[in-house]
Amino acid sequence: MIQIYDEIDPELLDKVEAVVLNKSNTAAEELLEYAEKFKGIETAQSENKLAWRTADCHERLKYALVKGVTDFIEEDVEEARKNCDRSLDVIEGPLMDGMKLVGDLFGEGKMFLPQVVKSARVMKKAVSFLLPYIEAEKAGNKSSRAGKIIFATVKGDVHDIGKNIVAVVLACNNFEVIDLGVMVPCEKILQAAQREKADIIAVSGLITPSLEEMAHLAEEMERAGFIIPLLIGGATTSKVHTAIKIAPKYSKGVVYVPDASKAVEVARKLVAPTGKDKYLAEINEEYQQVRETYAGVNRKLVSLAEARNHRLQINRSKANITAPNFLGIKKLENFHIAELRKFINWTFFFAAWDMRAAYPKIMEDPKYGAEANKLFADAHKMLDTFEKEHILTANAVFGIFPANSSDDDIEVYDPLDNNRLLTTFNMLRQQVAGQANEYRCLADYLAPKTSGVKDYIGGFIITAGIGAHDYSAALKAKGDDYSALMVKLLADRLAEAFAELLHQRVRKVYWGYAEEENLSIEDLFKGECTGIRPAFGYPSLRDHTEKEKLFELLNGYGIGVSLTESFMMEPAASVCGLYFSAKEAKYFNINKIDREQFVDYLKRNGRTSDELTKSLGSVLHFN
Ligand code: B12
Repeated sequence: MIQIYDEIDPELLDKVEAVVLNKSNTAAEELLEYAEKFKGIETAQSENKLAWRTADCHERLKYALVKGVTDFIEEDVEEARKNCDRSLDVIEGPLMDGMKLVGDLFGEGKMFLPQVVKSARVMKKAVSFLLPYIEAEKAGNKSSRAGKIIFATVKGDVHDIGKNIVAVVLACNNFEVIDLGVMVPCEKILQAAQREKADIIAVSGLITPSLEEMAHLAEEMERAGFIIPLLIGGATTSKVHTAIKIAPKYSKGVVYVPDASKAVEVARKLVAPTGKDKYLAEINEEYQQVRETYAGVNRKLVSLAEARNHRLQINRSKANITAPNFLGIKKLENFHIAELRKFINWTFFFAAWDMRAAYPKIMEDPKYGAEANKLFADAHKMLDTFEKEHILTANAVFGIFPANSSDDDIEVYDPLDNNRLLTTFNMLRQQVAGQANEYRCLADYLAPKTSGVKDYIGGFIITAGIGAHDYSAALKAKGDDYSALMVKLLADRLAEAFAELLHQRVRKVYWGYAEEENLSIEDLFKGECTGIRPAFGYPSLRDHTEKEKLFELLNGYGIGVSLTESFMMEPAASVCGLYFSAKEAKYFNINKIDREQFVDYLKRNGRTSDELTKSLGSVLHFN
């Protein structure tokens, strides 16, 4: 078995330090002498680094896959191909052995997502080298893939990072993944599954409206008489939602999977010639338990009237309200990536790569450290490329307006004519009975219209994703899934960084209600600033459809961002929300609302019950 190591000799470091700090003249000579010796060591190490090249071809291929090294892959595959009867044997032999090892190490937590995605890059390069030969030898070449999976992000949802990660990991484990992309209508998914004689349909989604789409897909699969299982995953999905809202709609198997590492195991069970039915029966049993437990939980909701009688009372008098330095709308276009970099929350970056440890500690972490440092270095290289080659465009538009609450609504007025109503945001109020006997609604953070006190609200739409999709797609087309994912995950981080930076500027400059604020980046990430910026769709501002009002208010379409039919923003690396300046303003969670509030909201909002049911989904606590 080959062993490679790349530590730097501590003794050498001491000598370097001595020279640098001019501690002693002799050190210089010793250093030169040592450098000579080190050159010997270094060449030995680099020779060591290439020691694996002395192993037989099979071992070399396995090593390249586990270590994610593409340098010699074609010459090694060619050598293997010459030793095999069929080119396909190279895939089914050494390459699949290597990928199985990767899959096992990943499953055991001994390899992390970035490494797996780098292994996939090696695999793709090897397979694309062999393909012409396999095509030529096609006659009677039945490939023994583990199974065929139709993968898609559902209609109205542009989020594909999660899907792409799982697709790479499944492909690494010998599944043929047919990726239909994002915003894929149900019919198209079903047609592809029939056309391709797929073994599994897998769907992903990031926001609530996508959950309704998944339930609709399950219903259509039942109606069309499908018998293949449906895999569910994505940031907004859950076992409870799948068990209660999706699985009852399709009798041939619906399985929720939390993350990529579990997807392989589940997919293997769903294509296993024996054991599939037993596995699905176990899942059905488990979901039945979930449904009974959920039905048994007595969630006490207070009436809407009682909730409103126990609203948050704050003193929004003139004295407590800072009149903004700027009123109206302002665009920030082509914002410097160099500026945004400083506001990147690297803990979220590593979490997206399934490396869940806080930054900067993760860099020294015994488990993640080595890989985290490589990933961090690769990320900064990519950010340098973004800057030098202007790959991404980051735009934002924000506005600050006179506003007042009117019960649970927020009225926004024209800065030039405060009596002219520009729009009304409809807000929801907490109803789940709680210790505090206080039921918050974002409207509580503004002076009520009836008080005659002028108050203010802000809004923002931000993207750092213009250019990300095309650049990422080009890297993916070259088989470089690792860099393709890196582009998208960094674009997401830059969008959040832009939101953090702009909020700070609004607090300190444009609105100026926190001119003296002097918070570190870490404090900002902990949300230690005065005021909040709730995003539409997040727990205190559940209704995604309200984004449309913000887009009209700020002319959000003017910065290159659009809304899908599920009120998701394109490009995916985009965020939008509202600014509240009250010092009492805190984020809160609207878990459940009853029919009375839903009907009240319908009347205030004017959208159809179907539209709002799709947007509010699991918040609605009634049948
Ligand atoms: C990072 C993040 C973002 C990023 C990036 C989103 C993205 N591309 O992933 C940015 C900042 C862009 C973002 C934006 C928004 N977000 Co956001 N976001 C998150 C966050 C914090 C993490 C999601 C994440 O990890 N993404 C990284 C990828 C790798 O993980 P993943 O998608 O979950 O995929 C993994 C697994 O789920 C699984 N998987 C995924 N798909 C599938 C499919 C199958 C078949 C299988 C088997 C497995 C599987 O494998 C993947 C790898 O392990 C979540 C909260 C959370 N903890 O989940 C909120 C969250 C998803 N966001 C939310 C919202 C509301 C938004 C916005 C609408 C906010 C706004 N108004 O601006 C926007 C929408 C953007 C748009 N384009 O419209 C809400 C959704 C609530 C809801 N139910 O609707 C969440 C849940 C936060 C919350 N607490 O409310 N968001």
